[in-house]
Amino acid sequence: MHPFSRSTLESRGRGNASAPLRRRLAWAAAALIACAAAQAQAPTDGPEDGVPPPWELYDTDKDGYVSAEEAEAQKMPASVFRSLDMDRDGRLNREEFSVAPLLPAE
Ligand SMILES: [Ca+2]
Ligand SMILES: [Ca+2]
Repeated sequence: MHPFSRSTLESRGRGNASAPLRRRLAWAAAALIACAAAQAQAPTDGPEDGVPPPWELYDTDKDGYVSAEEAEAQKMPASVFRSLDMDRDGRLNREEFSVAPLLPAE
């Protein structure tokens, strides 16, 4: 009855089909950009190849400080301990300990 109505619908359908595809490409591009940004940030935005040494493991007598003996018991090299002991009182408070080198991640 209406010979053109069908082809009109089909062409409209095909025309609309490209819109979701374009949207998908936009998402893919956005994802690529986000991924590249994350990779670019990775080296400076905190290394992920280690974990901070747990304070509780070092301050075994819970006096609020990590002594040289406590550090040594956890295999912290004396040179590292000395470099962390900013105020040279022979023990590490939490602030000094917070900059301790990361332990290798499991
Ligand atoms: Ca202690
Ligand atoms: Ca200290």
